Amino acid sequence: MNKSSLISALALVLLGPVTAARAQDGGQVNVICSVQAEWCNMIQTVFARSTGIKINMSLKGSGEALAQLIAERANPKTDIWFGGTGDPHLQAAEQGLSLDYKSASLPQLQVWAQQQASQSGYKTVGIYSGPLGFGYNTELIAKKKMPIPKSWADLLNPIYKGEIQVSNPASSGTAYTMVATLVQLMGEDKAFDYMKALHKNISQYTRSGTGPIKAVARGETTVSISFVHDGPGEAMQGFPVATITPSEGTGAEIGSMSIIKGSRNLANAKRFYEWALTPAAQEMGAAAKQFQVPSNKAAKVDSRVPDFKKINFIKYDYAKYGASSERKRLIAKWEKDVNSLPR
Ligand code: S7P
Repeated sequence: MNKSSLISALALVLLGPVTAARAQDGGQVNVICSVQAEWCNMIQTVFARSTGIKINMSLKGSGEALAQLIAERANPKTDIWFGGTGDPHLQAAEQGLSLDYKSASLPQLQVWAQQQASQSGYKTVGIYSGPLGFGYNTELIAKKKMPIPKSWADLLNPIYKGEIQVSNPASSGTAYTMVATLVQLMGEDKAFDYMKALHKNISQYTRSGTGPIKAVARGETTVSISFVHDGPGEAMQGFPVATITPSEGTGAEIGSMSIIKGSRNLANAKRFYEWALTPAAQEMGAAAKQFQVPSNKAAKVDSRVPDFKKINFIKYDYAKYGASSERKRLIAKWEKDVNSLPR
């Protein structure tokens, strides 16, 4: 069965044959989707079949999605931004790019998802969460006789020179989560000293946040700094990849969703927003092999979702690190003090 027949078959299972057969007659909605392609494709198919509303979908990482929304501010072409790390959604809210909307489903969401909504003035909402950590290629690490990195400190071991990939915080929300996590964990000066030392071991700063774990899975690099919920999906495809979270502590993203101010299809955007907060829609993440924790408390949590109780989390200050001025300042400092250094 090819991918689109598989998605259609899943749609039939999730919605039943009568709903799934409905014609696409309810207009359209333009969505920027910042989770991985399989989940975006499933949403596109299932939402259209259950509502008759066609989704025009564009796939973009969180950093790139924010850049597009800023660029089209005067003439918005997007109705909904679905998924992606929470910090850029907060920046979009602060910059007046997203619309305040208070869903009746808010009380059904986890506290962290409701907080994301309230601190943005209800201009965004949490739809999932997931921890930052490391991915590693189990075969390469054994073949190269390298230890499994268990801490941030371990990543500085010269044995990993040229063996680590992470994305670039200027384009990637994942990497910005790393910068903000390290600053909160170590204090700003020590965090920048740490990133300068880490720089020597980095082979490449990728554009997209999911690039490094895909490179690990395919044996193109040994270690990545990644969201650990992206590991099981690679392993399910048969790649030798495992994940771990650092012992000193780590941060988590609050993957978010926002309605865009000036949306030309506002009624459909609201319909999509409400649908995306339902347990059934949120369970599609795991069905598409993506293992974040869903924000709706009634959504089933797949056994492959990282167990938050076993992870040492820092108390991530989403309001401070989601502020535009702080993001701009930290990224500029990273460019100047870290990325400009020779390796
Ligand atoms: O599972 C996909 C995921 O890791 O990617 C999202 C995000 O778009 C990454 O964007 P960047 O390329 O900007 O880092 C995460 O929200 C999500 O968990």
